[in-house]
Amino acid sequence: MSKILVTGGAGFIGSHIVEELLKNNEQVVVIDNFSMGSMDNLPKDDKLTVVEGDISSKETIEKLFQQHQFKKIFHLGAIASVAASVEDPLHTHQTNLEATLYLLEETRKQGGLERFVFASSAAVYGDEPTLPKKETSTIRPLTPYAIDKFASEQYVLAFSRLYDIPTTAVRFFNVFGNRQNPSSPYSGVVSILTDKFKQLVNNEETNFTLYGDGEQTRDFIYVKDVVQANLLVSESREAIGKVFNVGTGESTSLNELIGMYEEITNTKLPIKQLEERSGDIKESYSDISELKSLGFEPKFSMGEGLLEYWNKEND
Ligand code: UD2
Repeated sequence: MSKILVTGGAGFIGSHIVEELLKNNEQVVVIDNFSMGSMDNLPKDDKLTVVEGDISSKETIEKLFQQHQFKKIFHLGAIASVAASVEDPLHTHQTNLEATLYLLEETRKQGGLERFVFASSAAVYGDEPTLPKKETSTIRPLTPYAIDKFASEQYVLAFSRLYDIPTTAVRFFNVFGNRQNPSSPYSGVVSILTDKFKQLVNNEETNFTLYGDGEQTRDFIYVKDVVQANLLVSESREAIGKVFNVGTGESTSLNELIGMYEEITNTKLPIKQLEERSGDIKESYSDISELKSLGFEPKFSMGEGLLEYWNKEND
């Protein structure tokens, strides 16, 4: 029986994809080294096999393909922290680029794959100021993380051209939702805010460090819409050999975001304002007309996503 592989499947976005695949009655194999992911992110399910292993090991990937036959692969396993990639570019490269090649090579040997979906990032656009970001916009990858994401997506697309393997790359904008780890100052800002608001409603003293004036904007997309986008591209023939932005096409400022959260929680968040963070971009949002042409429509507005996230966190 043919299975679906999700690398990094115990992580934030991966585990949401796994959940949806299981609901659709698929047989799913997860490989994760649990550096960021957790068993707690995954449901107990007979249709799910979890392999603890490192995708940066060629032998591990070879063994995985000896043991299973895959019809689809969602490749999300990566060192997800840009800051970590700056600290240790070589180690990041082994996980964020070499592992992609190991997977592609095994896919080529195996044959018969229906789709390989690679999770890239809006980080590939860097600080190039043109807005909104289109897939054809100038690329300016500024960190080892962004360089490896861009190189990986190019390999993925080349495997479609050169070897006729049906691949697609997706560039995620600012994804938020439950299971995103808030523990580092470089964690996604929505997860950090959620943590702060939890402390507030528990009457704990807290404050939020705001870098800059709060007028910076991002294209925040709720994780369920990201899952929807991944499944859609994996099923669409027109998506083969292409790259797609995954965002909402809307921009929200940090001040607006904080305002929405204050309304949801009926609290007031104390702010400690610092200088703008070095390397920060002021504005970012996506053009998603390519994704929409496949039939995508985000189901959650920022406010709706935030409310569901908050309710799930407080279940
Ligand atoms: C994301 C990446 C970043 C880099 C960038 C490229 C994440 C978490 N960050 O940064 O590494 O790839 O995209 O475009 O994936 N902020 C605060 N206080 C906090 C945390 C954040 O004010 O405690 C600000 C931050 O300075 C920024 C905004 O919130 O202006 C959004 O921060 P973010 O790290 O969630 O996302 P981004 O797009 O800046």
